[in-house]
Amino acid sequence: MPSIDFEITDQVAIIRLNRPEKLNAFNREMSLLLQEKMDECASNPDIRCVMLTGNGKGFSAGQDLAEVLDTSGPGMARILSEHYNPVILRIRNLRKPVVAVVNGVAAGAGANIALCCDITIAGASASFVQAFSKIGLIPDSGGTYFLPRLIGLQRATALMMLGDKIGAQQAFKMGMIYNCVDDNQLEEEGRLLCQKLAAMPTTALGFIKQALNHSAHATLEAQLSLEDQLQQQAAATADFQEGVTAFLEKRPALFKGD
Ligand code: T3D
Repeated sequence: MPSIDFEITDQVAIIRLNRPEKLNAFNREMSLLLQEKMDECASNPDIRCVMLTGNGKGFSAGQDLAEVLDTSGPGMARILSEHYNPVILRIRNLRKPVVAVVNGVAAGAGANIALCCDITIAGASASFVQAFSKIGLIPDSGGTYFLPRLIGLQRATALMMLGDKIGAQQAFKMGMIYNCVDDNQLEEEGRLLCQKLAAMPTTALGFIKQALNHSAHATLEAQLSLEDQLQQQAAATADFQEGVTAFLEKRPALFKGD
């Protein structure tokens, strides 16, 4: 069985982490395959949104700890630079929305991959654990970057130091995720959200993402300048013409993504 399931439906690429017996813990094969699938999402113009979820009862338990101890494995020195960092950068740099649909526990790098996505929703029984400190590691996969920005420094510090598991409802209340839905509605809600995003002006959504990536480390002047530059490019798209025309004609816009 491949460790990633991949399908394209209604211009949405659905990526399912597929090592359910290990709660979708990441090994080298799964990390490299995820990178490959993200590259396909970037290069295929028929894909206008990506949904990332897990098979089985978990989203992902993070690094497969058996691989870390395996002397024939990749070794600690290569795991971040070759496995996780390229995944995080692919998700953030993709000019299309990526939605994490968290179907169960998301721990360690699994949690931080979910939190670096553009929109994260979770089933009510899902949970998030910054599990690293419990095994003597520090949060990685962008956790120290995204989590304090999402929930503030105090809460991020406490969750990272204590390694407490928090439920999806609590994660929603503290602003860690966009929504928490009934478990039996999660797949459907995830698909509907992705289909909605896939029918939107994809180029503009990519520019929004680019501007938000930049805002994390920019001055106001630099951010205003980037907004100006990206807005001019957005205004030059066919989707902008269609959006304005549809508004004036009082009909739904039919965006083609360019
Ligand atoms: O260079 C580097 O390596 C740095 C990279 C770091 C990235 C990281 O992600 S570090 C953090 C790694 N992850 C963890 O430490 C989490 C370990 N897992 C857990 O704490 C718990 O399993 C969970 C809280 C995630 C879920 O608990 P629970 O009670 O729902 O499930 P369980 O019974 O513990 O696990 C179910 C099975 O999955 C079990 O296998 P078994 O006994 O049924 O054969 C368990 O061993 C396996 N499993 C869970 N997590 C991992 C795992 N196997 C390998 N690696 C795992 N991370």
